[in-house]
Amino acid sequence: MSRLVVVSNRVADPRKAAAGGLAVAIRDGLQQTGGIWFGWSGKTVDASVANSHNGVHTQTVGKVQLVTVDLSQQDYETYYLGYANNVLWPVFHYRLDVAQFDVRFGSGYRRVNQLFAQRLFPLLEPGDIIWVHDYHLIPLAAELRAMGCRNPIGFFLHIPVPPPPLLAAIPEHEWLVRSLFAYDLVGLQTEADMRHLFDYAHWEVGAERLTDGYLRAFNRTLRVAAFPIGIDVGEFAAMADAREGVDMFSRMRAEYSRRQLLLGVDRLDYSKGLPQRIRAMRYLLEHYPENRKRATLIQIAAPSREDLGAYDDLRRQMDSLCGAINGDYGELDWMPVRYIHRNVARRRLPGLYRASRVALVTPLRDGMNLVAKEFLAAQDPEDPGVLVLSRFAGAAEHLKQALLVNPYDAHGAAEAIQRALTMPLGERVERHSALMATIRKYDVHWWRKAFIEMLEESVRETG
Ligand code: ADQ
Repeated sequence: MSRLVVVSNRVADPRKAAAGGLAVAIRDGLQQTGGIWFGWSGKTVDASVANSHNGVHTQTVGKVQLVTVDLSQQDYETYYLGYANNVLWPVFHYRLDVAQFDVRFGSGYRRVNQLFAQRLFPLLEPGDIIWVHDYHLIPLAAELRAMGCRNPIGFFLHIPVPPPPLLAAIPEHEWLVRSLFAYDLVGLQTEADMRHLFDYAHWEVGAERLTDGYLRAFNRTLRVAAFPIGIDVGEFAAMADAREGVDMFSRMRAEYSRRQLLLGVDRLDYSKGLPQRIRAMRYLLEHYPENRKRATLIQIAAPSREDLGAYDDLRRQMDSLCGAINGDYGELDWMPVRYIHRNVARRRLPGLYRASRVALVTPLRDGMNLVAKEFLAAQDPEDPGVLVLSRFAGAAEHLKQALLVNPYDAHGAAEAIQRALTMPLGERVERHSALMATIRKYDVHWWRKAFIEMLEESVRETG
């Protein structure tokens, strides 16, 4: 079996309890074959130190080496804050209005991808399979190929691919897409993402569409396929049954015994539709007054990318919207929204999910959205809660039995929330069991195996 080399912006320590399902799935893959997980250490150091040749840190955990590099402050600002989070993240989430273009960002992005390639290349062995993750590292394979790397290299994009005119707004769009052709396989979250990439490649770079999923351009054949990422369903159900899960569940149920709990769990990010969610709650209270003194939304928003202005604006907006709804509708013994700007320990989440009657997963745009799947996995199958899901989350492509909503439409979203709050047990059970079958089938282990198998196969076929 080939050794696996995973490359991502950050390397999660898979021994830590806080590590999410993705980190665990990657660790499992690496443990089976042995290998390397390579990425940024999360630290910034003086440019002279960052550029010195021995700037890698290596830690061995079982059969896996965790290898990280430090970045200079300038690289952090241009590659990470600049290009990754001020260009690619907003544009790929259809938000040209918050994107900031600056040539220094593009050059920093290229420089760090080169640095990653330079540091990784000497560690590679001929039989290794390389799996690169996410938008921070699109040109990594092209940089490795330029150094003579002939190993199979696959890429998985965790965020959406926008429609061609949006993608074309990025000044370096052609270079970015050409870089993708250095991979043997590109994995995307959804069929819609695939269509966007195919249309772009056809119209902008004249790529020829061969048989299903194959594109030919720049003298290379690239395979593209959708691999909707999942969760470890068993792990979530087990966490809901473990002591901390049960404690959390009992506490919340006791506190909300005569009330209905709605829950949102997100990073505080403008793609997640948080202000729109509060507006939908407002609409609900206005038009369905029976929910006053009865329904409470707990919104947990983990701090994220606080060095960026757009995130600061969102924070202020949420403070003001939540303050206003509570001020206008709150009572001495009831508040419509409990807004918590903090991370919740991962092992406490399942109890919270289980105690909630409705989950509001209403991003304006999301690659997949794992919270939707975690909520389902943590439910009591005999008395499950209802998932209200944005049609613009990648997860909506296969979670058809959720109540799908348009998050921009406060009226429609409020109607769906009302339907969720009043849904009879039989319908809840039926929808939940259909959704569970889907998330069980397409879990995170399926995702990893399907991707690696197709990568191995694509290399054999195209030689
Ligand atoms: P994210 O945008 O981070 O991921 P998501 O898929 O929802 O979004 O994953 C978030 C993870 O963090 C979940 O496991 C969730 O439990 C946890 N989390 C979120 N908020 C939290 C909080 N306040 N406290 C504790 N834990 C919290 C990106 C893409 C997604 C894609 C994933 C995986 O944007 O579309 O689904 O990668 O590919």
